[in-house]
Amino acid sequence: MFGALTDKLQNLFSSLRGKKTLNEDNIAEAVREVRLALLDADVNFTVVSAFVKRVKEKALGDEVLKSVTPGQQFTKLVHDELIALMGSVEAPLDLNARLSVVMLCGLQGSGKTTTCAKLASYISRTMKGKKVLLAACDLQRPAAIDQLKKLGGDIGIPVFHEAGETSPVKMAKKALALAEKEGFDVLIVDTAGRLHVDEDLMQELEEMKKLLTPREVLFVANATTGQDAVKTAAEFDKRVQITGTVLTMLDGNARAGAAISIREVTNKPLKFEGVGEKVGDLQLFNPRSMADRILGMGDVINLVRKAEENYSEEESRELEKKLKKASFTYEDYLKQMGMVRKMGSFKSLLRMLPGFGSLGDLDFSDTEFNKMEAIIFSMTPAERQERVELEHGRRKRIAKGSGVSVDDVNRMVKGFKRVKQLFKNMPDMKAQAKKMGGMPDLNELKKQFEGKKWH
Ligand SMILES: Nc1nc2c(ncn2[C@@H]2O[C@H](COP(=O)(O)OP(=O)(O)OP(=O)(O)O)[C@@H](O)[C@H]2O)c(=O)[nH]1
Ligand SMILES: [Mg+2]
Repeated sequence: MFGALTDKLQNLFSSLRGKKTLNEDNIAEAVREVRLALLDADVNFTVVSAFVKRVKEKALGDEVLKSVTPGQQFTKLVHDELIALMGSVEAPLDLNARLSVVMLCGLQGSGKTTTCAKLASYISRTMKGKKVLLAACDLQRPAAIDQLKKLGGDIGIPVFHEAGETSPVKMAKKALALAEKEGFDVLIVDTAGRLHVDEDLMQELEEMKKLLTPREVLFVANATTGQDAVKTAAEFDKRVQITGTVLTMLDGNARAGAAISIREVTNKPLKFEGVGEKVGDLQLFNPRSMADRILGMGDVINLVRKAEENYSEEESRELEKKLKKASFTYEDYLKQMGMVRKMGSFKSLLRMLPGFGSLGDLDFSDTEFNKMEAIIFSMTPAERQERVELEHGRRKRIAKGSGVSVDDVNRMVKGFKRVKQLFKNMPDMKAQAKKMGGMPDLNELKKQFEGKKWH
């Protein structure tokens, strides 16, 4: 996700792990490299300075220097400090009012409207029984209302708007009245964006806030804009006192700058992260999981959580077993891909796996999946279980049987092999990450969800 930063830190850590002892000199050098890597990733300068100062002080403390594995201790220290910087714990939504209003704000195109729908879906998925109403209060762009109506329609959440109403504040007022009258539990309000922070926008938001007395004012930040997002967050906070941030576009070319510095600069928690365009592509922001991803340790926390949200317990255990055993056939592949598709876009899932990088270019669209299915159905049981070599003659027969080209078959076989290899490597990567003081195994992780310590 954060390619360059992750590579730099991983290189640094692996060179440190080779060292038997650490001393003031090589710690100073390592800290310098961490500093440069963070600045390159567009992390706020003040945040970086404070961060490296803390890391240095702690690294020079007894615990690291006298440790038998100083290199690993240093890695763990950076990992721990990153987690602390991003808030340590998850910050769930405060929906404790009888009618809780959640107002979203942010610059143009940052993902507000999409996030409104994602939040509505998240709330109805995870807090069963809560009645959610969406309110279309972006009247800047005529298409904004239709966009929200479409998104709401797809997930079965009603969207309030009144044709002819031209004042966003009045629209909000009407939405609130309706939500109260109809006994809704949550009202999510979409607002207009601007290219830059401007006075009109801020006044409008202030008025809306006064009227709605929201439980949550969420600033929606596009993570690809790095430090700009941080600056804007601070400006919005000054005017409308945000209660937290939602980082979006973390599936694209996101820079780590916003994720790492926004909480520290605004002193408001990171609440959610958007990892794709689909309504299901939103997850609670988990500082530990983000630190794992920054350091290239995969994201088992969200993988397990997604599995738990979408699978039955039995299916989830099955997935866990498969991930651990890493032994699967073409039949498993098909089943796995089918199950995984239920959890949202496959690409965003792949990003959660340690070492996913090499798989980024695989195509898991519906068309590709249907092809894959047809191909695998045309294989003999022996072929599906890899008991025979898939030589050219067989591939030709399979292609004919499934109505695809030999190239399609080759691509599917290649994809299968790569995914299989990835799963096979997982246990090793986990062991390695664990040695670094990082990632727990799946069972330990579950314990953490149950409130037990696993570090
Ligand atoms: N890849 C990806 N795309 C996203 C994400 N969130 C939103 N988008 C896309 O980004 C574009 C802009 O999102 P909107 O939700 O319309 O943004 P907005 O802040 O409401 O924009 P304005 O109303 O114009 O200010 C849309 O094409 C979304 O599908 C995300 O987390 N990842
Ligand atoms: Mg919008």
